[in-house]
Amino acid sequence: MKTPLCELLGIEYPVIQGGMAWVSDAYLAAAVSNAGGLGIISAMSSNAEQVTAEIRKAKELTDKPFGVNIMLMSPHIEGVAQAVIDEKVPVITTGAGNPAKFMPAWLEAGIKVIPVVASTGVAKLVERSGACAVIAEGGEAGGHIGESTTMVLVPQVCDSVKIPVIAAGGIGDGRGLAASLMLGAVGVQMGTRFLVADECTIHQTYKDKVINARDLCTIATGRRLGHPVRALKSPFSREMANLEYDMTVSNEEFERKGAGTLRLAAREGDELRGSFMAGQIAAMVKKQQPAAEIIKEVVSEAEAILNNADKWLGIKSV
Ligand code: TUI
Repeated sequence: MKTPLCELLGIEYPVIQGGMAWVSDAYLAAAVSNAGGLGIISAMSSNAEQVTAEIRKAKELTDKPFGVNIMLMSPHIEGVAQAVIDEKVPVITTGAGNPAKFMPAWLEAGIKVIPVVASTGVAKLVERSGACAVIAEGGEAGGHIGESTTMVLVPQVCDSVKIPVIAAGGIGDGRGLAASLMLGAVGVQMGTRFLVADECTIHQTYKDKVINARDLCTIATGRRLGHPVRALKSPFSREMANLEYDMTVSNEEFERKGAGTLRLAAREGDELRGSFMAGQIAAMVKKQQPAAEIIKEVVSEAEAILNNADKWLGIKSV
């Protein structure tokens, strides 16, 4: 399988690993890049120094291209935006906002910028700012999400911009990759499936929760703050759901209750207080395996589907 995304990024398979705060470190990113996808280091939970160290670690672990995800709400945004330039990172993905302010400096440094968007409006804005592609992420995704589903967002973004579109949110296997290509995307970004990669360094409790998740096991909370977050149902996320419409709790208090809870889940496996962010495909994740195996499985499933797709055209009998 080859798509224009492979050429654009110099990768073998059209699969990007999502940049997940407190999760996507140099080990996971390098494993995905070594397997022919695009690994991504998350800069969300780090300052410039920590991101620089993580980038250098990844450079030691792989000679393939990898990227850094910059969350635009990060308190360390200014320093991190410069660190990726200094370290000559080839690809940046951004999330949770419009990266326009940083685009001139990144483009000047020759960095390929691929913003994550949740609407056609922001997709058009970032295209005008010089993005080389966009990741259209539907609300099936884990973490901070928009309103539209992947099924409706991806074709609408494809119709709104000329740059290549990558699908994200609700994609966990070859069916999702094949469907994304049919919607007009040139590849996919997956986060949740990589949570259980052998090379993912999160707490085993987090991995077990993803593997044991069933179809209705995630919940989005935080709409009252304007940025809903999808996570596995847990004592913490159920409490947040209860507080969502409790107006005796101020927005500031609500926000404070969420602070630090992703770290508690990812690094400490705190079942009571942790926020185990995951997408709706958690129910489809059945086993822990190497990142390379995940990529090979997803790509070969998609190839099998696409190779047999003309059965629906009446050319072959079903
Ligand atoms: O950013 C994500 N997912 C994330 S970030 C994150 S860290 C966090 N931790 C605790 C609480 C909240 C967040 C966990 N998951 N995905 C990319 C994404 N970007 N999804 C949606 C968007 C987005 C939303 C609005 C992109 C652009 C946008 O523009 C709106 C505007 O007005 O600028």
